[in-house]
Amino acid sequence: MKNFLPVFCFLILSACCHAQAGYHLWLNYNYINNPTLSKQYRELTSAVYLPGHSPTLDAVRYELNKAIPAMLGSNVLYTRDIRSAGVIFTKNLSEKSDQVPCSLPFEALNEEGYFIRYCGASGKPKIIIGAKSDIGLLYGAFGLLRMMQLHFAPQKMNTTTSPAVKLRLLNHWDNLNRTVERGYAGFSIWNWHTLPEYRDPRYTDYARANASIGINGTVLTNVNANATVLTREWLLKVKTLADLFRPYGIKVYLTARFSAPIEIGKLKTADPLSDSVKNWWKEKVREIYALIPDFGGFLVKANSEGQPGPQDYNRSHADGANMLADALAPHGGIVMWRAFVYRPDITDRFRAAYDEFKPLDGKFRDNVLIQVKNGPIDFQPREPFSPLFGAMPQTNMMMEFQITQEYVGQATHLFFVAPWYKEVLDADTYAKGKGSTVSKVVDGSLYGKTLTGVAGVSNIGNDINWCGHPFAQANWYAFGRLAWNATLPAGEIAEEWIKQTLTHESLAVQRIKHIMLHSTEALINYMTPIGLTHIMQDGHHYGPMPWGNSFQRADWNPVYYHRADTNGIGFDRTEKGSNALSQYFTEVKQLFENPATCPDEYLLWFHRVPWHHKMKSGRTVWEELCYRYYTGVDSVRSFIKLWRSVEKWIQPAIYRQVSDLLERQLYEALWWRDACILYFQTFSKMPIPKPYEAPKQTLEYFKNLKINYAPGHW
Ligand code: GCW
Repeated sequence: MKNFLPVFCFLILSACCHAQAGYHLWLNYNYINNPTLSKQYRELTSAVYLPGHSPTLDAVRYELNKAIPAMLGSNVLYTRDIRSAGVIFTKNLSEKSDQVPCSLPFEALNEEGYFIRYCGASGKPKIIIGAKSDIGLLYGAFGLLRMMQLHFAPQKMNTTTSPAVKLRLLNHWDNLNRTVERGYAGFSIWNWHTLPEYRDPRYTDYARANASIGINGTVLTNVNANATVLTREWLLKVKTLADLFRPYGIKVYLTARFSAPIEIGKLKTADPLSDSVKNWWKEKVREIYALIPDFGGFLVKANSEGQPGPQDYNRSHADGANMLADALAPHGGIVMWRAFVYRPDITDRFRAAYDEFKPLDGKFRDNVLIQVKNGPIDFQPREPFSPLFGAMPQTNMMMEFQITQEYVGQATHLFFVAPWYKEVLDADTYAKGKGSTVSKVVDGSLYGKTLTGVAGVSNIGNDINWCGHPFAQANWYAFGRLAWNATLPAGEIAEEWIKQTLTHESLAVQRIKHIMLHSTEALINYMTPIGLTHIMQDGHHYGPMPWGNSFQRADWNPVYYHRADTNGIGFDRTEKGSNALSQYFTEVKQLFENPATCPDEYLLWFHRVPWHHKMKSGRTVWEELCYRYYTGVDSVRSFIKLWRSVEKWIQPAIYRQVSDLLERQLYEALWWRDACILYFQTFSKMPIPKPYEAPKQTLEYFKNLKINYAPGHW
């Protein structure tokens, strides 16, 4: 009977997981089918010491009570006696104490960091989890559970880690009617209508998942903002969410619509220099903090894509941001002011954010961060890093990544974001000489900043599996892990996610990891290789439309970005062109401005070249385009084969879903390839090189393939 219990639990659990494929994310806590290891784990967890009670320490208990029985088939027992404990959570145990004769690196931690130490020096072996705060202990608990899910031997459990960045936030683009801008996983998980009374348990699961990867804040509402959320009725709903998230170290933020004083405050103006406007915001902020004492602050999209802002009153972005910052400062709140701006009168959209914000360096309050999108244009499959990173030494700068896959396959393509993010984080700005990476700007170390942050536009919705595509969960996971520690290798993150979510079988892990790590370049190849950009269909951004030229505003048209004609292709951003390259530091500028040194991956971002221009690969531009588009499609074919080969190790519902979606991805990759190749061929006038297969349809056919109702576009 004793031996039967774990197996019984395992069966029950796997039955329940089938019904809810994917709901538990990477917190599956699957039964550990390794008798030696689970025996060791059982011994350790049969006496857990936790220092008292607090909402956060109770969250630790909740998690252990959920995880340990599921993984080990045994209950967690708690003890008040440190000597007899197998797992010790501590904020102050002295290493000199005879209770724990092991070195405990408290001094290496920041407020949120933790260490995990195996201490086998004498007597009963122990795992010590140390931190300076309860939240640190919660992160430590999730760290321990991750190691257990990854089947670490207790003796190998040794880590000391602190987050490099202070604000690690999700940005939800969720509207108050529950539609989600660029959301591909159903409707918003915020059920505003039933709040504040109904506390959907899913809110707590959301907090658990975020805390498990170190995310410590969430902006609940769309940057295309609705002032209604700032009314009292709605703030009460926000308060409920804030109360539920607090034990998990997650602060709540809201988007502030700049014209809110007019829309809900009945003022005649929203001019940031008007006293009545300043007072209105001060009062509003006071009202918010009375309800939510640890409210994080505001995220603002101003004077961008039709959103109101200070420029409506001939004031600057700094005037607008500082006015809000002054209202928030007495309460400890911050403003995240987005740099995503591109006025209609600009000649090169690439230049827009830098040209507007760089002159404002040093003009922002200390509690303002400028939130810069990943990519000078707009979250494209591959963009060079924004030249704003490194260019504003006197300003707090934060990174905005997109987790939701607006331009990278939405919910149908398997696309792993970790290599995508890392390429940018590792890029060298040369702001203070070699080694001045984007990552060092973001974590503040380059210019000695302490208010630092990374935001990820969320891919979460009310789908059972949260993210739509089963592999999109890995992107939420990767965002959190990299926000905590940007030096983690993409492969390690992939492996962690696979083992916790899908399987431990080593051949399967290896193959799935291969798919994930190659998915990024594959998609870039079949969508926008060698520096092509923004050639998606308009509006929903789904499917190819390189011929698009219907908007009056030039920079909303794909033809603006690729500039293809019979003479060549690409956007000249050198001195002879828009000179956007002058925004980079000299070394970067020099690298990109010379076609001979510019990496092939970025060629058409910066150069307009004839069709017969020789790439570094030795191929002409036309040959290279064909090569990349065809290679991209072949990669998807290889992913399908690899995925089929792991079927027996994957939960059937998830296997099926991924399998079907990969078929769809192949169909769409072919669509991208053939539409783009046939279109660009009208200019290159060259044949598709052998041995590539000829497209099965005509260009006209693809031009008529218009998607009418794509998700995420309201
Ligand atoms: O990428 C574009 C999206 C818009 C979005 C905007 C932004 C929230 O197409 O949907 O609006 O960027 O980031 O503000």
